[in-house]
Amino acid sequence: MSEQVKGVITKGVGGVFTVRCNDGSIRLCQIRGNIRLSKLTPLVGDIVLTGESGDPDIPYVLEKILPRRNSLVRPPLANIDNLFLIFSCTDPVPDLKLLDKMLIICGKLKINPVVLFSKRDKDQNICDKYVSIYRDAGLKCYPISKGEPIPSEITALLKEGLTGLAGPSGVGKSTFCNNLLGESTVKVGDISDRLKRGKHTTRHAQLFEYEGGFITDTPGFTSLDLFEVGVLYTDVAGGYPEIIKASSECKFADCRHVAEKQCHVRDLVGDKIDEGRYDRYREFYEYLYSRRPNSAGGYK
Ligand SMILES: Nc1nc2c(ncn2[C@@H]2O[C@H](COP(=O)(O)OP(=O)(O)O)[C@@H](O)[C@H]2O)c(=O)[nH]1
Ligand SMILES: [Mg+2]
Ligand SMILES: [Zn+2]
Repeated sequence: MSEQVKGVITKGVGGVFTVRCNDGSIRLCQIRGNIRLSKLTPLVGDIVLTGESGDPDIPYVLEKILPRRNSLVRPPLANIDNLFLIFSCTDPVPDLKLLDKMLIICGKLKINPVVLFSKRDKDQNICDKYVSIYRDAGLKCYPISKGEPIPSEITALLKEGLTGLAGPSGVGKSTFCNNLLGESTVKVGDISDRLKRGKHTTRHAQLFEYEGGFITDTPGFTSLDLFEVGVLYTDVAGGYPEIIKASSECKFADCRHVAEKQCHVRDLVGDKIDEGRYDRYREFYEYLYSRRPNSAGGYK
């Protein structure tokens, strides 16, 4: 047997996985039986060991998937450091419930979230309004526009680790990737392919190298159920830094900020805390509390 080589999955289409190996080579891999049996689906971002398959068409196999630091179903990625949550300020209007759900998931999985409101060129006022809501909440948030340089605060984050893009279709995720990567070898092929076919919809996550880090373009998604992805009511505040900050001054240490008296969070709603953000917090909290595990007992 040949030596196993370690690498990262950059792409997976139809059971064939592209792995960029630590020795600089690119290996096309098929899945090995034992991975299939373990019911683990390899994801873009997975660190894997590869070996030779003996099959000239797909010459390598995934021998092993190394333990993941984290993973997401939507978008399908593993070992994520930063997640750029891209929502257009208009066309389509941003689904702030979906955005806040993604922020809760980032909090739970210890992923660094960055909110990007795209298409500022189409409506500067509305774009700046959304940006200020999320900045005031204590989150990293920037406006972006096609054709405009990407702010250096954003590119700086990309230079280390793995950054995923998440958001609905049509908000400009692929456009952002192209802006960033420019005319790199991989991208040129993708662009001409896209011109040939007209409208290009991203169907698979794909990872690109960027100045020492990795960025992944991903397919869009529009629905996500917090309960189904394993989020608990105790995780909800993790998406709301402004609520966590204000909660230190609530009368009760176990305040849920839902109906309690002398709740500092509720006192600030409509003033320092955005009403829409608070309403979504409360809706998610109540939804997940009603589905809490039996063992959870009282409020946390
Ligand atoms: N006006 C404007 N259009 C944009 C911007 N970003 C993307 N678009 C357009 O929105 C459409 C969808 O973009 P795309 O990158 O494919 O979105 P994705 O589905 O999120 O990958 C394309 O027609 C883009 O040209 C932007 O900042 N401003
Ligand atoms: Mg796309
Ligand atoms: Zn409270």
